Amino acid sequence: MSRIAILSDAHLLIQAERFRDENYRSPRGEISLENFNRVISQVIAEQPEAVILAGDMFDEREKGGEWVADSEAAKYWPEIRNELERLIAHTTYGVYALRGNHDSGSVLKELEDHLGDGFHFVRDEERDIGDHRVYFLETRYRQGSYRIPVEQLPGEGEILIMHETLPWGGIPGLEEELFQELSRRFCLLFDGHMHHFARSPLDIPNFYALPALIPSRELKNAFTVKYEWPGDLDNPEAKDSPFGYVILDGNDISFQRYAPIQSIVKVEIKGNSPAEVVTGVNEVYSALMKREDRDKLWVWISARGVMFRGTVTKETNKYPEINTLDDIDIQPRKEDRKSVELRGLDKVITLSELEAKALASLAWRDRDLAESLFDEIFTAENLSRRADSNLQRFLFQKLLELAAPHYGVSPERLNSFLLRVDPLWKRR
Ligand SMILES: [Mn+2]
Repeated sequence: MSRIAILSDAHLLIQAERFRDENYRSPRGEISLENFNRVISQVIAEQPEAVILAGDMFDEREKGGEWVADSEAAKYWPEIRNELERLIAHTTYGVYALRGNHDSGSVLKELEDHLGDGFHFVRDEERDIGDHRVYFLETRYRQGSYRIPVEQLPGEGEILIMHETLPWGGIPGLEEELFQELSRRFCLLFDGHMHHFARSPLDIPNFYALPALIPSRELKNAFTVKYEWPGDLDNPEAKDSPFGYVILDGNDISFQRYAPIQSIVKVEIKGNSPAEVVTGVNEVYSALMKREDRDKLWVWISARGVMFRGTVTKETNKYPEINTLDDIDIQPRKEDRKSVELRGLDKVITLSELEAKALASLAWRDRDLAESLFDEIFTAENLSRRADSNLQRFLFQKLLELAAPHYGVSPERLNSFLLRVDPLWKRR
């Protein structure tokens, strides 16, 4: 039987960030390209006859969901294309690519046009690859629980490649019965998107979840070293790399690990107050600074006991040698959330209902101010927008402008205050 390598979720272009300089690539982007280069060499050494890409190999979005500008992604393409060409040159049947939920169809189409016969962009169709028959199921990914139109899919087949959310650990995804149904129709199922290798997820024996090929900002809880605070900082928990790919060879299906050039460090700070979190961050970072590989770390933090990310980044910024990823997870202590008793409210209410209740509870003098706050600050539009620092700054200023006359603060004093705090905002 033909030997096939299955690769997934490299998220290569998620590293393309908004730098104005035409030639500048971020250090994270460089590391990703280096990892990609090395893992492709490792795959080639396995001598697969064909390579399947099971989605989200390229990615067209930044972490925040913004589109990566073409000019940014363009800086990465020559090397990515080189690696794909190298891969194609070393295989008999070339590369077959499924689109993931982060990939753009036009990017994959373009690759097909440029890379020639060796690159196949496949969606909802079956292909003969060597002596295998492989069906490529176009992703139907949606947030939450969802279904796919199984009635449109083939009634039987050999291998199914897909890119869908597994309903794992209480988090909804594609309905479990649909995975069961597909496992009855196909001999073997491989699913990208989950970033972790698993045999027989959902107790389906002929089902495999694919690992992420290399680290990206889309880490999905993958780490190789973990520091807990409070805890033993001299002996952090170490794990084997969760990154790699799958080799299908006859009846043998194996996970091949790839050891990335950077260590992925998870830092968990369990504090009871912001002051404790500050202490914790500094103690952990002192331990990180003692590591020989301190310039090759990707650190992501979750902190309990603090309300604002800024409290954490203010500390981590003191250690420029340590690469701290920006998706810091903040969990206020449960006790920090003061329970507000809203009498008579036992259901989810609309914004206008909330406004009516709030206004009814205030004296006329405060009612005017509250009304203008609802009109200009707590609007449905503002609440549904991503509050980046620009929006935060705008709303903060607006809030003070509305409140100042109410509390007898003169416009001059307000303006001089705003001018003084303005440079403190982080600009985007
Ligand atoms: Mn995905």
